[in-house]
Amino acid sequence: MKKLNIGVIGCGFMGRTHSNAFRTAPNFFNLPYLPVLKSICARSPDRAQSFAAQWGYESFETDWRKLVASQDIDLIDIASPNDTHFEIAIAAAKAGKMVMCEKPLGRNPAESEAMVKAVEDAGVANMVWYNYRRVPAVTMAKQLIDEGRLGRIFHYRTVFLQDWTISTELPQGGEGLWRLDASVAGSGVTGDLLAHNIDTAMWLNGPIDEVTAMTETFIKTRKHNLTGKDQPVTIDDASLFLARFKNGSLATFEATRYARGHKALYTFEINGEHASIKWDLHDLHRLEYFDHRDEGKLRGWRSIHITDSDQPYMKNWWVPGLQIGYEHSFIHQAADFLIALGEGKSASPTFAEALKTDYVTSAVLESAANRSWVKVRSL
Ligand code: SOE
Repeated sequence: MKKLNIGVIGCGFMGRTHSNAFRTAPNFFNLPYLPVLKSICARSPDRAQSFAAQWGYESFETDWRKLVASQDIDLIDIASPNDTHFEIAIAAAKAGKMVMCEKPLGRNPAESEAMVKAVEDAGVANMVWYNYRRVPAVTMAKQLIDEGRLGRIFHYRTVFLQDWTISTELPQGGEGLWRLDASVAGSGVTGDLLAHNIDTAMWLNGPIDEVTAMTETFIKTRKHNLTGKDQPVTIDDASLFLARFKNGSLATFEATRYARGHKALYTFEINGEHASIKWDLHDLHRLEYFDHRDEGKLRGWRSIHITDSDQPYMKNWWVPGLQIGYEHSFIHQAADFLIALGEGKSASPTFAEALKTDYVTSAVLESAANRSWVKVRSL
């Protein structure tokens, strides 16, 4: 097995999910490359050092530019806050490195377009971590749709609900809370949460043609951790939109961090001519399926436990009936990247595919600002 030397930038929540994915993938999948955790990069030397020790990195670095310039590194994986994605990805591509990037790709389409150009000009493999596609139940939804089981699609309904920013005492900015500062994050729940719903939706149901949206910032001022001062909140706390897909189906999307009682309720439901499917992140190993072609007296929603070896990814795990979890979606994505690389390709979603999601989120924000329908740009 050829070695692939990886430099990961960022040791927060996503640094951990990615590190775990690279470490675990070769134990469960037959891969053409062995991922080597070569170096971890974080601004704080203490954090980088202890992260390196905990996750088995050979070395640590505090300056991402050194990592990008290093002859020892084949692939740069960006798991740092959104305002760093653009500069690092472009420098890495120019240095001839493969690039993986945490979602969303850029803070806005202009950044993302430049990132797409950089990886395409350099001809380097690239991928964005939209991990939920690789939850086996979600991958199976894709298979059922592609097999034509649902028939013509009429409706797509999806939400991503959280409740962690309701307190007025919660500050914005800095470690862990940069998601509340639009200068770092790009936007609020539109880019952070709806981007997931949009990526999955377009993967399952094709391109989105037009949107009309509303957003709200419920708490207008919060103390900023970096300045110590009360500052205006610049993100959208909630974002809801209607969409028309190119295939003619109609959709509703909703994301908020103000849905008391919900921690990460990502759900979607798709209604087709013959059948419908439903999925819920809180019960991620199940796919709900209703098929109108079933015998009438037995017709009903089936709750399919996605743990058998003929269901996506599951032959690589335990024995039928034993389920897997959130972190496995990242392991699957790392494995798919390495398998695609062995075939000389980039795994989906590439930077170019993730740019299409950014075109939708930017249309949503524009529509909310103008209170109008907005056509989504296409590549
Ligand atoms: C925000 O709370 C967050 O961690 C997102 O940033 C992730 O992308 C999402 O998967 C879970 O929620």
